[in-house]
Amino acid sequence: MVNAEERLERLARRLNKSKSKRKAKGNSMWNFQNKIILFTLVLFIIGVIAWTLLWLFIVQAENKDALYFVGLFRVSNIEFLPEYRQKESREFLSVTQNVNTTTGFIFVSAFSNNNNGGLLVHFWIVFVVPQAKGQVFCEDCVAAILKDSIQTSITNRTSVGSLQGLAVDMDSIVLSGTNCIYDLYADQLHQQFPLDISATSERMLCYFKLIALLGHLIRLSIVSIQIEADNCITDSVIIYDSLMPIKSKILYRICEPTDSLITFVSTNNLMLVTFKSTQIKKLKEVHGYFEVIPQESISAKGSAGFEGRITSPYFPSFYPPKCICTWNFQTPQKSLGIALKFHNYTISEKSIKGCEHGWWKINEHMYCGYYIDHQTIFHVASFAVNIELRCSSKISEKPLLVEYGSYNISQPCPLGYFKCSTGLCIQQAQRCDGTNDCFDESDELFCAVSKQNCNASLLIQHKSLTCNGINDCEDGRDEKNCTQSVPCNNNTFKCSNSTCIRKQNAKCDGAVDCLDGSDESCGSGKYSNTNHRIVGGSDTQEGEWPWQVSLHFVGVSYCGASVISKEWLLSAAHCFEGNRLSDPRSWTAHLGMRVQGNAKFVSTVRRIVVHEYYNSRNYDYDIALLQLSTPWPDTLRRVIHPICVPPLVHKARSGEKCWVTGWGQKQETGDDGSIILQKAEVEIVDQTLCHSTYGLITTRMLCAGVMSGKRDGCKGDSGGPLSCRSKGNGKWFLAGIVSWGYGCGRPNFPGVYTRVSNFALWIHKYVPSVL
Ligand code: 4AZ
Repeated sequence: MVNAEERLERLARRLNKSKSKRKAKGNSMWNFQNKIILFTLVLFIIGVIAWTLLWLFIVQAENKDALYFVGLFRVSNIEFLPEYRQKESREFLSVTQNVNTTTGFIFVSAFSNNNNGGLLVHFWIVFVVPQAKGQVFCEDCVAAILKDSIQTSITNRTSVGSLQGLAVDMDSIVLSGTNCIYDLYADQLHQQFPLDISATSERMLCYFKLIALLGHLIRLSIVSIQIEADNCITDSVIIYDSLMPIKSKILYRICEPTDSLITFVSTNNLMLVTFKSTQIKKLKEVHGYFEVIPQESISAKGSAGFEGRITSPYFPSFYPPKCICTWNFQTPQKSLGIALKFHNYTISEKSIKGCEHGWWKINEHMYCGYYIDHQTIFHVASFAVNIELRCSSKISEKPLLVEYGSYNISQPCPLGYFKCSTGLCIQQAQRCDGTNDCFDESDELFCAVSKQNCNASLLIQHKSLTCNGINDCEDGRDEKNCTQSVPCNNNTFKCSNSTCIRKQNAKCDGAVDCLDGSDESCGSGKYSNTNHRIVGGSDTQEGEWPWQVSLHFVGVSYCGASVISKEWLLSAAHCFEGNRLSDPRSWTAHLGMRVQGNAKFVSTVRRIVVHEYYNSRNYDYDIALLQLSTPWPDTLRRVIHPICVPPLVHKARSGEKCWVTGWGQKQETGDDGSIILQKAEVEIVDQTLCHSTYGLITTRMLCAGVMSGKRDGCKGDSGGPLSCRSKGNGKWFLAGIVSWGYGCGRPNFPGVYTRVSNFALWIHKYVPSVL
């Protein structure tokens, strides 16, 4: 029994031992698994923490935007000292510290002088904000925060705030948002500092502050600009005569791409260039450089002999605003006067209205200056001549070059000379040469065809004139020496792809017969002649004037225009005068329309190109091109159709019958525009006769009407077409653009139109498909 018990005890002990062994074994297994789990867990937590940190510091940081605001305010109780220009000076640091510590978020960048007293404080503020789609620079919000911080008491608001004793003129605060600022220094004379900008992100607005040596000026040279051309709506390059983008300090706005060198000069040692690019679908860039140049005396006093040249300040750069130049001339004999040859410029008697492009005083007589496309000569019948030029434009102006020499005051025009209306003599050869040599342009007024129009260089420049089967030049020199013969005979019409179609039933019949559509490319229209006249005009028929466009300004019919291609319209420059009217976003073009409101096609306007020489005083160069946002579709070809643009050498013949069309007033006074498109037949009026009626008729104008009055264009018709039908090919061409006149339909006062043929090359530059 004992043995059995002992055995049982031993067995039990063995069992226990093996149990505890297993237990020990099981324990160590658990520890190992735990360690792995624990390790994985730790790894995971570390990973999560690392990822969170990474996300916080990198990803999040990338999604944040720094919004920069640059600004300016005037401190009225401190006067500017030269020491404020030195960043290390005690004066600079004292004011800077005061501003920085009081507000905590304004950083002073510079001080400058204020003409009306006080100190101008230039500053910047930066906000780091989460990146948001469609982010806007709320300049007013930041300005409000800024004003609250500056004002000592929010309840007791006054026009003077306080920054610990600095009296801040609250009305002087200006602020502007940007997303990048660069300070660029030009600290050495005779060295070019590059300014190369390219758009790297959408909605980019960058400020490039150009800072030159004290007491010097900055000359900025723009070599090329690649931007969207839409009147500075999408993209722009703006040059300011200060470090702040203040409207009144704009030196120049560039809204179009360019690859010809233009240079600008500041009036002090600071200049700001802003670059705005809204999209980066296309390459957007600016290439240029800037230099520090010594200050020329802007109030230059030049003394001249009797032969030489005078120029605007900083020639050939654009000359800055606020200049006064004086020159004194003396000829060797009392019988000799001074002749002034203005390049691309003219002067004429100053009227009550101010001058826009230079104010001239010549021996106590006042004149206004205008840019034009040729040279003019002005004679001063005195041996001693004092000339004063004052810049009258708020922005920089194109450089001026005036050559001068003496002429015999008493000598009547010798043989071989032409007498200008002003009494001046010019060589006969200078008549009708396209370069206007008489001061009043009388040498260019009554010419058959300008000889210069068909000189060799012009034909090389505009290959479309040569060997096109049309005698563009009067002497036919554009069609001589053509190696390829014109394959179609007199009864056929040559399509642009060189195939021939039968003329009589194919060309300009409203149906496309040439495969390339060139038989209908412009000027075909169904002509009808109805007789029920309404105050000088009559109702038109549907589709009769398929190139006629009604231009609506903020929803109201305002001007007319003509279709010249799929996306371009031609109108009058004076329709787009002023800030509001020059904004393409305010306009819609109504095409294929007879009754107002029933347009077959309506498009917004993408771009308005006003002629660079447009003169608002006498409506010279009254022409503008409009680019549609959406080209009209081919499916509307029967109701919308371009009118042909006459070639450069086309001459409107007096007595020729043409039509003026529009929705303008049917009477001179007290009448709203017409609902139905009106037409009136008018005659081209002899230029001499028109000149004697109005006086100021330039070669860029032509007159048309009926001497009895009655049939005429009127207010609201401006910009619309004067359509003539070619006797040669039956096509309609745009002889004129409704421009101005003395009243409407008055006897002996014909309507004045822009002479379109004069602008054939200008139009071709923007619309190469035309001509
Ligand atoms: C105008 O004010 C206007 N009779 C247009 C044409 C004429 C006169 C005035 C010509 O838009």
